Amino acid sequence: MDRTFLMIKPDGVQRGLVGEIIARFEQKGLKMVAGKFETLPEDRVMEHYAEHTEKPFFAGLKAYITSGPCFLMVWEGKDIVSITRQMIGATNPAEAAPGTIRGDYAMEIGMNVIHGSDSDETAAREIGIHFAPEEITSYTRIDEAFLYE
Ligand code: DAT
Ligand code: MG
Repeated sequence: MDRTFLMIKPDGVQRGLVGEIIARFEQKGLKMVAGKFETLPEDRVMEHYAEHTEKPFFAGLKAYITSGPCFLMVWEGKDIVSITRQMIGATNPAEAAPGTIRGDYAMEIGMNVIHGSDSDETAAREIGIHFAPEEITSYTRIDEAFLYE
């Protein structure tokens, strides 16, 4: 089954949105297979955001993302990367459509509540950065017979 890495950022944790956000993915039919609270150490932030470390906003991004605990997750489902990116919405919450997580719960690009991998390759890379294989569970959800044809 396809996998992705999702992470509720410190603003989402502080604002009490963890449950609301997890509920959206659960109700869609996606399956959480790993989850943990963690304040990210600097080396993992550098690895996770390797493509952005030279950008002008990176110092602010690093300060924000390490400002408190994040809730890190691995989720499974058919075509999950595309589905979760659509559910998360545009990077800038001011441009994110209503009904998306960023559209409904955030105001500015520097505090946009949640991260989601943007491709299958990125998902595999990000899961490997943040989770050991033994932290990821495997189980069948009882409703799968009514989610997949
Ligand atoms: P996304 O999180 O939608 O994949 P991204 O990978 O382009 O977006 O950027 C990673 C994060 O960096 C993004 O969630 C918020 C921050 N960011 C991106 N562009 C920014 C900008 N122009 N100013 C401030 N923060 C920015
Ligand atoms: Mg990205």
